[in-house]
Amino acid sequence: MPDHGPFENLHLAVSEGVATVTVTRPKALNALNAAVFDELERAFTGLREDAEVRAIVVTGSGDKAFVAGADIVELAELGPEAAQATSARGQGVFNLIERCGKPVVAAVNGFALGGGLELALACHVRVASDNARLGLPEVTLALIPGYGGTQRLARLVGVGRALEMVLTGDMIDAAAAERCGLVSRVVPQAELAATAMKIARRIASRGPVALRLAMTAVLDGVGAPLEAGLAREADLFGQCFATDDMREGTRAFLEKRKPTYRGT
Ligand code: CO8
Repeated sequence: MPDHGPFENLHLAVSEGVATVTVTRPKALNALNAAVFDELERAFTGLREDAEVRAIVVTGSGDKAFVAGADIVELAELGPEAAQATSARGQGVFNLIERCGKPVVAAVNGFALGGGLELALACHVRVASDNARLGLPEVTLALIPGYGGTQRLARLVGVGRALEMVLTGDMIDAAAAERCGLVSRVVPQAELAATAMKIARRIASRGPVALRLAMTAVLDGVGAPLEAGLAREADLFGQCFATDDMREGTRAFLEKRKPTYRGT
């Protein structure tokens, strides 16, 4: 049985093929400490193995914060070696999320700062509420982003915009985040959960193997030379044709009916 909790710092619910993972440390605006990372690892390992789960929504508890960063209480005590290990640990968990094989939608419901923005960056789709504020404020603490922010933000919004955010440490509002492509949609806060769920359900109706292969193609290709990325795409395109779902999808179209995908 996949591990779906219970957890102390997360809430995990699965409904109609979509799992919702909510970071719940409201007293610290959902800041990420070592215990949250352990639970995220457990949760996403379980979700990766659960064939019933076809898409995942990640959000934060309350209406103020998605995740306000790494837990500064824990960070303040680290020496250089422990800090490097902590960075590598967080990167590993966020890599697991990015590579879990299921599409992950971040519902950014307030502050997404530092490690919180880095969590959102490890997701595949980001939607934000109109009160969201996003930033990498690490330099204000004389730190640099350490959970993938320097890499994923630059790839997503371009080096210039990313450097402005990393070097000023300033937050941007939801509208600015949408303009630069950091989030793909902004909605009133009251509509955020439903919007994220609607996107997740729409994605979940597609062929699961194709979703996994499509994410692999994009993620493998993004840092690779074009030719290598295209070769990877062709490989993965070929793999689709070994699936029952691909036969079902094309047959259903020709028979003018809805496809039923089994993930095989
Ligand atoms: N860590 C720990 N506690 C936090 C954090 C945090 N990141 N953010 C907020 N809290 C706590 C506050 O201390 C406060 O606790 P208490 O009530 O006990 O005093 C409670 O949450 C509520 O916060 P505020 O009273 O500050 O709420 P405001 O509305 O006044 O302000 C802000 C909201 C602007 C979000 C403010 O809380 C803030 O600036 N938070 C810190 C944001 C930040 O700097 N985040 C980046 C942290 S560094 C990071 O993420 C590094 C990632 C890479 C690490 C690599 C591994 C080594």
